[in-house]
Amino acid sequence: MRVSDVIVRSLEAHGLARAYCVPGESYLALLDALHDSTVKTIVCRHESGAGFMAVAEAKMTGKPTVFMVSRGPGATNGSIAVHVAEQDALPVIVLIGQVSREERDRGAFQEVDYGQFFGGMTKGVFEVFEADKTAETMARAFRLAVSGVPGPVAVVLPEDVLSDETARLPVSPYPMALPRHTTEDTTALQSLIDAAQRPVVLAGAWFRGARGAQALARFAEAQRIPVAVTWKNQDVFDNGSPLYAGHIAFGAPRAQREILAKADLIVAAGTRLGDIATLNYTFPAAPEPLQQLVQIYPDAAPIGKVARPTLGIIADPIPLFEALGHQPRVVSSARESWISTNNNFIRGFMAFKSSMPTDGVDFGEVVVAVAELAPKNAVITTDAGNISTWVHRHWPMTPKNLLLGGIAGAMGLGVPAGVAAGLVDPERMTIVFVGDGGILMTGQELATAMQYGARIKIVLSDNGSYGTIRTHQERHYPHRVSGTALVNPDFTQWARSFGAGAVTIAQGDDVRAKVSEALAEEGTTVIHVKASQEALSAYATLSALRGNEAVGQ
Ligand SMILES: Cc1ncc(C[n+]2csc(CCOP(=O)(O)OP(=O)(O)O)c2C)c(N)n1
Repeated sequence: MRVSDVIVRSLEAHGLARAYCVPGESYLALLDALHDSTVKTIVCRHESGAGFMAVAEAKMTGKPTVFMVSRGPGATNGSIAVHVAEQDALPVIVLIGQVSREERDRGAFQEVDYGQFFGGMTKGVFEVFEADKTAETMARAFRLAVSGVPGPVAVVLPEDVLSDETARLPVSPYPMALPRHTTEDTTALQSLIDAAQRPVVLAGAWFRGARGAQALARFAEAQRIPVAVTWKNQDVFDNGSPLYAGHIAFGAPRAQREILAKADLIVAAGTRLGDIATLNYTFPAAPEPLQQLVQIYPDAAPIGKVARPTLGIIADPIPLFEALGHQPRVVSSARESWISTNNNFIRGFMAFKSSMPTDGVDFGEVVVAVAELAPKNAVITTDAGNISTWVHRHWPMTPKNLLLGGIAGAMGLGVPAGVAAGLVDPERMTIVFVGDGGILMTGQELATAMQYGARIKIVLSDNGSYGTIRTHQERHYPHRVSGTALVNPDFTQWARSFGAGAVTIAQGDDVRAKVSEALAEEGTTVIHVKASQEALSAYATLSALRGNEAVGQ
């Protein structure tokens, strides 16, 4: 077998349905091996798009995914997705073409030392120098990507090695070993919860998926404990539940921070407790929390990495929550009123009130209409930018939804993530929220959606601005617009030129009717919203920022 065949058989053995790529002459033998494979090759228009699709599929399925890039420019173009996979703890494997072994280290055409380039943002960079090591290397790459804190792995493939022959056949996937909690862990956690008056669960991405979400819900119900969800993991808990304590996001309002600060116990489960999840290391405070902290994660590395826990549990939190979800507690009235204090605030906060702009459509109005009219199991993808502030604030998600946003805040994720979602689960409606900045970074993957028949809805905020940066700019340098204004193409025509449908929403239009029309269309549709700059985000209007008023806090 050729090395390239061993690689493709390894992908098949690991159950891979598709591999995203931009082709390169550096890995022609691999493309040839894919020709007869059950792994479908999805050809993209930019390596960042291919990488973001792999990121989104990994988030959807919880399984390793693959994207393939050519050497040098291909790899550097795709690096944004490797960074995103690292920040989001997603098992994404990038297969990279490389110059031939003979040319290595001579500074050859498009040569990059990937160990150095990707060293700081992957869990490992492997290079296949010997044909006989291919199968073992692939198995190791898959295992490493999913073990401990999941993350990206690079496998570098010198051009000439791909055609070498080997008799060593692909290795079957290694079984996943996850640490389980002990009885001592359960007892210690239960007694801390029982002793607490104002406990709160901080639930992370680990709970994504039916079993995780159910374990979290049952645990919260049985223990009578409110649940806050970490940044971009709003879909792991029912936002309509009386136990919901909110999404910990950028721009979390002061009132929410003040309420949460009163907690006397934080049960941080399935989260690495990064800066956004901890309101910039204040909840819990680092390195010494102001309240008791339990941190539960199936890998030792994140436990106590920044803040000192009272109790650290190296275990899969799902079986632990299942165990404690079978033991209903009767709690004090103080605990019940703590639950309502959190929930009352969040309910008020999630209600939408338009800022009634006169310079375009309030994008929040569109988000609210989409949230009301979309199927209850819609997949939602968010690009970076102010657009997502309305989605997080006003879309009451449940675990029936699936939210594909990126912790890393990389612009360009939204459309490719939507394309991947449309391919992975064509029965569900996928809705992409993206700004006019983000859409011209990777929006050309609309061509990929059309090529492979992924049907998605793209809700575009065309506000003529890199709005998020404008928000910061107006706060610090009011009235001095510099480097943030955009002159845009006609996005309605742009969408149609791909063969997609387009619905334009301009000021004065019936937003609900237009959204309903767009969602009812069979195929891929761009909802082109001529959005207001005055209604700059779900937290701030332009005039409030310029007037230096307290903004949305
Ligand atoms: C790849 C990348 N480049 C730059 C940034 C910095 N950045 C964050 S949000 C943003 C503006 C986004 O503008 P737009 O897509 O129009 O959305 P809006 O904020 O207007 O809703 C920029 C430039 C980033 N996060 N990612």
